[in-house]
Amino acid sequence: MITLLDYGAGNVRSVINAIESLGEAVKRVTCAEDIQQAEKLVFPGVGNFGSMMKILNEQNYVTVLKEYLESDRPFLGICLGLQALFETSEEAEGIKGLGFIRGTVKRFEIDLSVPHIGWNGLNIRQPSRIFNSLRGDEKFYFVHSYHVAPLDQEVVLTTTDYGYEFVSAVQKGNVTATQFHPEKSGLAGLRILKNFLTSQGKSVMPKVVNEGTRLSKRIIACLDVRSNDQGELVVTKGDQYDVRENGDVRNLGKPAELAKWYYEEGADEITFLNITGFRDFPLEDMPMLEVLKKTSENVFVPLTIGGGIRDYTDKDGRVYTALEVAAKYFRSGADKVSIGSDAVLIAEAYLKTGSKTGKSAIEEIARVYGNQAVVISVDPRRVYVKSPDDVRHHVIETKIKGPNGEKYCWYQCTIKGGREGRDLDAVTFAQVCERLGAGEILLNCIDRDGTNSGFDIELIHAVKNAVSIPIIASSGAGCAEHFVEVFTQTEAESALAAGIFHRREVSVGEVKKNLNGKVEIRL
Ligand code: 1PR
Repeated sequence: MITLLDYGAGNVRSVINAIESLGEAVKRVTCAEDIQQAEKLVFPGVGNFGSMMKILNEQNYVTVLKEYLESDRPFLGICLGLQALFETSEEAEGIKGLGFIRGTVKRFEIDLSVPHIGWNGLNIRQPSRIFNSLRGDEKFYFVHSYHVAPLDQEVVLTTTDYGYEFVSAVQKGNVTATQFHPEKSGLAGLRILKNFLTSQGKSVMPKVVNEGTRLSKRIIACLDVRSNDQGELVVTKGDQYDVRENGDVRNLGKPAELAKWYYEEGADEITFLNITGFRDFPLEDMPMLEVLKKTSENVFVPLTIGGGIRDYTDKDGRVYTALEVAAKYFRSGADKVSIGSDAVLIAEAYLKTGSKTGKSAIEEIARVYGNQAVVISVDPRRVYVKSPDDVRHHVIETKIKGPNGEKYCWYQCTIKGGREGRDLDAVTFAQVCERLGAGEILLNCIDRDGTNSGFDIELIHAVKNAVSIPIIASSGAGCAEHFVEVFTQTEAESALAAGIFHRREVSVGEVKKNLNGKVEIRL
């Protein structure tokens, strides 16, 4: 029996699913005694150091947790569950951690995008049981803006390179903790969990010793989901956002089945977009929650869900906040939520007043679940202009001339699945979202969507150069070579595609095979 410390933030379902998939039962901590009586404790943490410690204190878990750690019983900390072991964190000045390991938690001070999101390797510094059956060159999923800095080097189990070398796992007696998420790291991550659960086997050093590690570019499979006219939830795909063919909604398969297929093909992440979420109420749209629950039972890579993340008043006048909607998704297995239409309205309001309210969906969800949990999905469309002075938007000079020979364009944000254009450009929008706390931008392009003509490199350049958070390039992938193009010609951290995968024109595996040797990827 594994005891799981769930303090209410983030996606613990994935950890539970991963442990259960390995044949172990999980008991959630409901009171301090559960920690006292635990034989093996797993502590997955997500969100903010300060709010985590506040909850642990309020629930009287701190003393019993310290006693548990001192008793040297098996403990696995994940992400914030690692950071909690330290004395302090720059994320929450003045708030004490558990202090089991001397040292502090620091924010990344680098020129690269922060959060550090994606698959990176491990420089293994000492033997451990958790490395049994690993080669040593596997990649694991990270998502964090802060990293631990122990004072005693003996506790360092692994390091990872991102801008500089940071400590990515620690080991002290039977206490092991990782900055990466084993439950989101595919088969290699499951292996680590299994090694922890069985507690058998010797401490080993894997065969391959990395000489430095590199963050991989991510390949994301996207599933646009909606109900068809028969009321079934299907994966669909549009051509420039038009998902109907001969009057019917295109049906390209069942969401959970396709997600599993892409996971097994090697997708680094799966994104579900509930494309009619802007007009439906997602909490009534229970099938979407079911899809997530089912998917997270056998898909062990990060899951993002978008569509309808906004405040909502139901027909009885009950108000649901975007935070409540997001919370449902996190508890059903999502790691990140993606906000579309509402984010545009939030950005417009911010630009009008020039000040943050602290209450927008972006700010609220980022505060509770961390910036990395908030993806902004933007649906821009090109608008050509004769001169950069014609509009007050961010205009670029383009190699793809307009219908009347125009050499300039701007990218207009749209809402409601491209149905409504707004007086806001994608570059300004992305900057505002970053300022409000978004962790990543999913950069679609209506002009390219479903066209197989390649990513809009000019758009990706313009947005990427304007922000420091990671960008997911999306729309237009038509062949494996387009992924090479987007990763070699832009700084995008990941690339997303839908149509070519759904129509089986190119598999995720083929995309990665073609990238291998040209771009860092997870094979
Ligand atoms: O506005 O917060 O409710 O979110 C709705 C979400 O649904 C947004 O993320 C929006 O992008 C998405 N959406 C709305 N309508 C459509 C549609 O297609 N009619 N899908 C839609 C957008 C775009 C991509 C697509 C890529 C790759 N899908 O994510 O998967 O363009 O396609 P490709 O590789 O086939 O070219 P809210």
